[in-house]
Amino acid sequence: MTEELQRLEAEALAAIRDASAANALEQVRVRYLGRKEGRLSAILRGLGRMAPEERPKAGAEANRIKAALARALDERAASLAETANPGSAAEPDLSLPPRRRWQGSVHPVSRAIADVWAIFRSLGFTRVRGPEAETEWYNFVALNTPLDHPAADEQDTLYLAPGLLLRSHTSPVQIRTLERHPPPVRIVAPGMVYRRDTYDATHTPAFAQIEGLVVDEGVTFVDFKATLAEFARRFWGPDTQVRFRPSFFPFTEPSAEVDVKRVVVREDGSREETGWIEVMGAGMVDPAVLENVGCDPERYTGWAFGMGPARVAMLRHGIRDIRLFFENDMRFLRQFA
Ligand code: 2U9
Repeated sequence: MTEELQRLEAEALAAIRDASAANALEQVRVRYLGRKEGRLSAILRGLGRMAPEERPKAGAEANRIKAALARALDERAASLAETANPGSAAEPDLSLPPRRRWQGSVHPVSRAIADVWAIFRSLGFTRVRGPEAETEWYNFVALNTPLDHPAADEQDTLYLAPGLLLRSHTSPVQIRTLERHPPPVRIVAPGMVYRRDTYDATHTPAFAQIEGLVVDEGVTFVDFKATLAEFARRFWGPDTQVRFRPSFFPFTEPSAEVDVKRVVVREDGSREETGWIEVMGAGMVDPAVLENVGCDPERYTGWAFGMGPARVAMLRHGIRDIRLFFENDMRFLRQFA
């Protein structure tokens, strides 16, 4: 028996040495060590039928050969791989710099929200959120916007059911906060809003908004202008000029559109002033809105603003098409890593 095993070993080792490609080597492995047809496996299976006194010796020899063949197969496989692909079996060069791995990054719109929020947080504001499905009361009526106003029209707003809609701004979050918390209130409300817009370079039917609200005793137009000017200088740089242009919103009176003019430093070091760029809408909270949430407008005053973080991100990075933010094209997103 031992002799037969040793012949088998010599034969198998020669076959392994002669195998000139990975598939030939695999055939050798199956021929000798294959679970079903393998010749050594068959011998190991037959041990049970052997005379009991011969069994231990033959068993030990068969197992030794099995291990020796497995080792020889591995070595031959490595040597064939090295010939096919020189260097692959060599020790790795630990001094090589690592390959750069794409790890993902914060989306530019999320980045804009985070940066706006960080500034208001440092000014003492709290961040709040609320539902995206809203009633007409919270989205329009409480905000001094009658339901026959064009904004409330089905042409502009996505209705889920009669009286129920996807919020068209985050203002309902501020209404809900004022209902529950008496002033002083200093909050920012970032979140997604929905409008019935056609998807094009400057519109998407779903977009992020960040709004802010301050209500307290003795809050004045000076607080309003000074706080937003401070925000603008922190966000766009200390040399930023700020302009408040008269405007109209149903929920603020007076209302303003806020423009900034900045000094941009070009890559060659030259400085250039931009034109006036509109960055947000804002105003003093209309007394009718305060009344709607049970705040006495004789005692309390407030101001509010609203801005679009996608617009902010577009201005920041010189992006001309808002749709790029939604398409998850890695060639675009990689640039913000
Ligand atoms: C309450 C009272 C007042 C929020 C405001 C704006 C002006 C505004 C737009 C900017 C571009 C929306 O993102 S945008 O499309 N927003 O111009 N929003 S004042 O005023 C409020 C909100 C809540 C209780």
